[in-house]
Amino acid sequence: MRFPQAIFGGVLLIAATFSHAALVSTFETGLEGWTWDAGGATVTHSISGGNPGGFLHIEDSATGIGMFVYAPDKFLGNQTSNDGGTLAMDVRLLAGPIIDVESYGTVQLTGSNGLTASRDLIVGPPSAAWSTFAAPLIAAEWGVSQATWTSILSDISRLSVELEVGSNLDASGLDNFSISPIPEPSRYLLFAFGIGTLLMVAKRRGLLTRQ
Ligand SMILES: [Ca+2]
Repeated sequence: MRFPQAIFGGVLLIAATFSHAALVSTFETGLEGWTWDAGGATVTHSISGGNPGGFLHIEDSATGIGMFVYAPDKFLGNQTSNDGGTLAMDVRLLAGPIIDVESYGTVQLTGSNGLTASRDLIVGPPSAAWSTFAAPLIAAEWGVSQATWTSILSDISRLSVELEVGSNLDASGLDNFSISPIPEPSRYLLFAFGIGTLLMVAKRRGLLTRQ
């Protein structure tokens, strides 16, 4: 195998390995399509202070309740390829009296069929420091049957995150929201094979040998 062909093959293998990458919102340059209930909260993009970089800043008025943010299209639709994977997010409480934390951090998935599954990712008092919260994307963790779960994942029409801690003014930050597929050993083997091919060819070409 000639050198350019081997390199091309190796790159293709690596690309194939990670063609099904995690979906993520890092809020580096904007809100990345996230929306919210305008009647209950104000959402703005902060360019710094995130975990790291930019983050989504949500705040409500003194009387506001209903701090929900809604994920953009890339987290919706058919997510069955991420069944068994992980949903994760970084959250930080920025201000507010901690009155009602019961539903703080609850993520709800709504299918186009109207069925819902929800999971409270943040159990206990919210933290003033950035913290990562995650949950496996499996039916039992979201309180629904496998049939319902599969049905919802086949066409998610809405994904909401609740960030309300009280009926007074409160504010929170959201960063690094992600949905990742289940790690497959085969993917890592393929990746190792791709890297191995590159190293072998490079070695043959003397690129790794000190002259
Ligand atoms: Ca960020």
